[in-house]
Amino acid sequence: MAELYSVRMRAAQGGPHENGGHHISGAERIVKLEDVGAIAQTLAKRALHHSKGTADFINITVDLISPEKITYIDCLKVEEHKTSSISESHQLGTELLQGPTISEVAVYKAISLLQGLDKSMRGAMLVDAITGERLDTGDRGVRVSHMDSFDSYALGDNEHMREALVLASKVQSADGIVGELCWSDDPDYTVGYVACNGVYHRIPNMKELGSDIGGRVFFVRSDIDCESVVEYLEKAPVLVQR
Ligand code: WAQ
Ligand code: MG
Ligand code: MG
Ligand code: MG
Repeated sequence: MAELYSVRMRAAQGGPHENGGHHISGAERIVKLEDVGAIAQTLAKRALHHSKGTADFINITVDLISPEKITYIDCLKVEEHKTSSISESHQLGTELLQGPTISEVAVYKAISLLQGLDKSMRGAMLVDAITGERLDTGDRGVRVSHMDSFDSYALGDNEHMREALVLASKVQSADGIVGELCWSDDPDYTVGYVACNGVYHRIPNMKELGSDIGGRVFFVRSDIDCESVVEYLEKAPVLVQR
């Protein structure tokens, strides 16, 4: 099999993220050597033409992935839902997530954590699935990385959805993660989702149109060692298959 490279872009405004710059965009792919240049260019363009503003810092990282380290996982099943208000959407998300492994209280707390953000994080919060207690520290969050899908186009032509489906599939494949709640930080994109039990539930009206605050919460089983979950989410190369 041809050698594969992880190509990752992160962009900010007001300097690099680590110097307090405001996160604009992040995206990544896993591609063959001959596609690295074109993908790097596409990712740079995207950072320079984003609805959240123009980036003044763009970092593109490329590294080789050993084929034997790649984990192949199945894509989550997609279910579409209809709602007519934000409160109805949050109520539906809560009903879909809550059950024996995720408590209703934990979902309420997760929604308040996202609604309480005064700026978007780069990564996701980790929340105890039963108590709703926040487990990650600092304000960066856990950044899921090193994932892609080889038959990306089978996942549809909506880029937000395609990327979210790949990310959510990797997240749910982590041992110890039992659910996810997400809405975008892109001001023009109000569709969000909850993922649990192998299903990606697309829900409209998850936030106010025009808001540039979004985020993700990963619900974690209480008995799990967070460090190994984070290691898998950040570093393990994963390809999602349909
Ligand atoms: N790892 C962890 N968290 C992330 C990552 C990542 N790689 N990328 C983004 N986030 C967090 C971060 O807090 C962002 O502010 C927030 O999620 C939203 O990111 O089916 O586009 O990339 O149409 O703006 C849902 C698609 C789209 C629904 C979600 O998120 C659909 C989206 P965005
Ligand atoms: Mg994104
Ligand atoms: Mg899991
Ligand atoms: Mg975004």
